[in-house]
Amino acid sequence: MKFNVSKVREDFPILSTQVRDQPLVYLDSAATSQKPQFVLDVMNEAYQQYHANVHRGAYWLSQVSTEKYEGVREKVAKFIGVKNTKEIIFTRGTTESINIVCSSWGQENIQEGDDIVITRMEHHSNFVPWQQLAKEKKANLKIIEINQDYKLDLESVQKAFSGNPKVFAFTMMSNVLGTLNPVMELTKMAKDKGAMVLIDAAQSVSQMPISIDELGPVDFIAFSAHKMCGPTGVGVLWGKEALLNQMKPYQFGGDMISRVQDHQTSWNELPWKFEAGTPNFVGVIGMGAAIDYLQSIGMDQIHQYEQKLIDYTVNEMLNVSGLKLIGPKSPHNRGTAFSFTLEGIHPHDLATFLDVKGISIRAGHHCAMPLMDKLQIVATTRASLLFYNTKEEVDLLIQSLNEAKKYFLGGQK
Ligand code: C6P
Repeated sequence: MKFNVSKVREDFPILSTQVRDQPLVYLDSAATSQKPQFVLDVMNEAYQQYHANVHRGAYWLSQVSTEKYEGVREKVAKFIGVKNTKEIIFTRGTTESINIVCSSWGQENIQEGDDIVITRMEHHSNFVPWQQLAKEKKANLKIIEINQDYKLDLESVQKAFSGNPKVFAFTMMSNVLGTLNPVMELTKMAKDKGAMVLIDAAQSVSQMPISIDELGPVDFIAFSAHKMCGPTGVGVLWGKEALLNQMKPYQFGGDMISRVQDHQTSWNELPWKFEAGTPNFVGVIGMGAAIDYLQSIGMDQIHQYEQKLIDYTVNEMLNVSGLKLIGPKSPHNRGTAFSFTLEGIHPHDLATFLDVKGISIRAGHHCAMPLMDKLQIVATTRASLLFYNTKEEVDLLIQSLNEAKKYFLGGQK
């Protein structure tokens, strides 16, 4: 079926609402995506029709709930091209997924003098955990720098891998710059040096089909449901079974155990070894519904439509005088996050001005302070789109930016 954005928009109740007496123009999907009615209905059904704790009851309700919960593992596995459902760990989101690896794998495998390689464009969630591990273990945190096109600098990449890299943790798509990194090449370079490779797919998972095979020999992938039309508070850590088996549990409690005695406990098998306590099972079921929804449209269709939006937005933005795009100017190999500054106007003032027009947009450091420091800017304004956004909404943004210039700068521009 051909992609029809008007039809898609009808699936999202919030997109036809008003804010501040204006039709909502939601341009903050990099922070969190909106949810289709289908996902809301499935979650409602889970609460209304078969709500019971999973893995704990012999009764019918608990069995249905458990089946639905475990069924999502299959959906996630297919969604990212994995066969082994033991490798799919349900977490609270990208942040927790990365912390599990950093803590369980990192504590065992990182030693004094090892190199931990990350990039300048990492979100704090893939920066701070490694920084803290490096401090604790007296390891070296190596940061791959970016070049003038806001892409990873090749010389810096080579330098970072010239020593003794034990870990390479990097984002597939920058939430600030929109840059898409060449995952396959980078993974290969890191693997040639024997490093463990973790990919932060928080931003890319909703934008393109992801197949583990095509990413190269990666070891871990982390993502959140709420950025892919699913609920908040749930996400995924995919990891290779052999590595997950070697790792110690991240948290202790119910469900992650096999046998508990007074002074000794043995662990449950994968994936439950890493799922301590009552899981967010309704959230997981909602994530499954989000995957069904995205697949009903088709990830290829989503990607193609978004590419057209990207082409259009880059072009339009580059025509606004005084606007500096903080990200690749080429529409190729970039995603739908567009950070920018508008000369003479503070990003927070601009975001407030746009809000009055019904445009929801994020301003600030976007949880990437080391990147902001390097770029020597305190904040940017960021428009981030998803497949439910339209060219008309981009036009409205551009028109409002021109109005903001008149409002804040008067005759100066
Ligand atoms: N970025 C943004 O506005 P959580 O919060 O765990 O779902 O995801 C964290 C995270 C990790 N990596 C990247 C690349 C991200 O973009 C994010 C979340 C949002 O940019 C909220 S700060």
